[in-house]
Amino acid sequence: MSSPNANLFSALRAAFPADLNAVAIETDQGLLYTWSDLDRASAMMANLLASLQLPPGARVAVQVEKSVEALALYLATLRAGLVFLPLNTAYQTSEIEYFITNAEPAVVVCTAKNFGWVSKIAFKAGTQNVYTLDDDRSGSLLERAAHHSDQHTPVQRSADDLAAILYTSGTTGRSKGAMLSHGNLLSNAQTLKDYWDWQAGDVLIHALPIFHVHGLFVAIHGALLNGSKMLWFGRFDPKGVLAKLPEATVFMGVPTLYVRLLQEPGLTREAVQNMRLFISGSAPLLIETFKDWQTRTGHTILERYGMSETAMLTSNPCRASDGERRGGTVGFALPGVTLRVVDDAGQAVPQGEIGGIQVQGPNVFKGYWRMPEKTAEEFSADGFFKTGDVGRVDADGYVTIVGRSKDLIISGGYNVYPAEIEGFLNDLPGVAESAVVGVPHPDFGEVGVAVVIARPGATPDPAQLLAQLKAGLANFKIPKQCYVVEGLPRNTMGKVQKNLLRQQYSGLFA
Ligand code: MLC
Ligand code: AMP
Repeated sequence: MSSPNANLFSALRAAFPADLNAVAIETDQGLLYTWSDLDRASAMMANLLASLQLPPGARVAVQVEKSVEALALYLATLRAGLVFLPLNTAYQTSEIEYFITNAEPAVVVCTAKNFGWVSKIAFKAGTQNVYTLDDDRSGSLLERAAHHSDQHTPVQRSADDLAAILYTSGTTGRSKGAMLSHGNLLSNAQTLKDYWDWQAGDVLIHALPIFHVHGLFVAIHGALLNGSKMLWFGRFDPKGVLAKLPEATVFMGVPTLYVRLLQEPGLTREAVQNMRLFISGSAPLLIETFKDWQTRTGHTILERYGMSETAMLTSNPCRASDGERRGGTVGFALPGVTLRVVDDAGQAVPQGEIGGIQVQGPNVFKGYWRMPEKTAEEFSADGFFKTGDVGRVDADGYVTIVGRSKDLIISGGYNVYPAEIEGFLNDLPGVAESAVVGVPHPDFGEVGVAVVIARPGATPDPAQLLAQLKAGLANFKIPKQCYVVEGLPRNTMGKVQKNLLRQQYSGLFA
């Protein structure tokens, strides 16, 4: 007897409502997509992918603007049993070149605007199939898919087979591709469906990008697995979201989205009276934002914590019977997730004390793409993944993140690795050395500041340095300020003391 198909798409498809002509997605452009539309569009694309006769595990790399067709492409990749590899639209040539060369995708999908340079990189890396897809329902992907049947049976996959690779930057060296299986993603989605108490009639406002865990997995799997309609925003627009709140019940955002919504006078108790749940994650939610939201709306934001390698790990409770939502904490380890806090030697610290957070569970990824040594380093001998986050667990089981052992800046929910920016800066003419640190920012939570030492005799211009960085790196990675200084604070070992720099520049955007 054959085992049941563990293809994630099969589980999502099984949750579609009986009435396939009901609206599944309403976009901010006024377009309506039914469940049948999603099913048929993803079937046609899956048949196109199948016609390429790719080996199992072949990667489909996608750098396109947010659209429902891009979502259909994700579903099609699952259906076809291939591996989805989403890429931030802000990535520039050298970043894309690294991802494509490293992942060796069989298929690359990009915007028509970028086709020239992306296809050049892709063909050089051995990719045979490059399609375009734009957010106005145009592109060669759709033209080619139109020739295929709108019926497709999901390819048989086991829970351990790969469904997606998400690149996450490394503290040293280049980005690592976190390999997530069908089982990783489905188990997490099912846990969240239950823990967040998804209900019949829930409607989700989807205003996040769909190339990272939050928008792609947490939000989309949540809605699909519940057969819930989505109100779809191509990009976050506070006024637009506010206008749609009366039609919605669930909203998910990074803290910046909450900060920006709070700036809208229209955010009132009346505006949110139909809402059931506001969820925040991807970056720390300031306690002020948590409290301001309570005062303005009467709702208590549910904060949760996760990462690309693991999807969601902890969550504040949804149901009152599971406990209260505590601001400043990320709640409890999710059902099925084991979370422990350890010291530098890997020994569990006494309860309530601070240490490195390690996790285990069916959601924890399969390792970094083609980096077995890196993968081994990031797991303990007994199989726990070292998150790189530092925190504690209180007597009631609430987890608080107090910092990170990894040198990472989280800006508006995007991760920026100082080492990457410093590497670019150090290669620029006139720069001897640099340090990039994160400082508090009222809108993005945290932003980067670059501190540079000039080469003898050189007088680099800070604005020029930032402009040069901008030519090579995604825009959100560019430090918001740059200073050329005489010297950097160092400890007795000569190591730059970034904590002192952070202190020195902490008031810059206050
Ligand atoms: C935009 N800019 C940023 C930025 N976003 N700067 C720092 N950090 C950011 N996050 C800058 C641009 O470089 C540009 O500067 C200017 O702001 C305007 O760009 P924009 O694209 O028009 O910005 P905007 O649309 O306002 O975007 C802000 C935002 C966006 C908050 C809506 O950043 C966003 O969608 N963030 C969500 C990220 C997310 O989904 N994270 C989840 C990761 S998953 P200039 O100078 O070039 O004009 C994860 C796991 C988990 O972490 O637990 O969920
Ligand atoms: P990413 O690599 O983009 O998946 O980012 C994951 C990282 O985001 C985690 O390791 C944490 O450092 C951080 N993060 C996610 N959610 C939260 C949260 N609620 N509070 C604090 N940090 C968070």
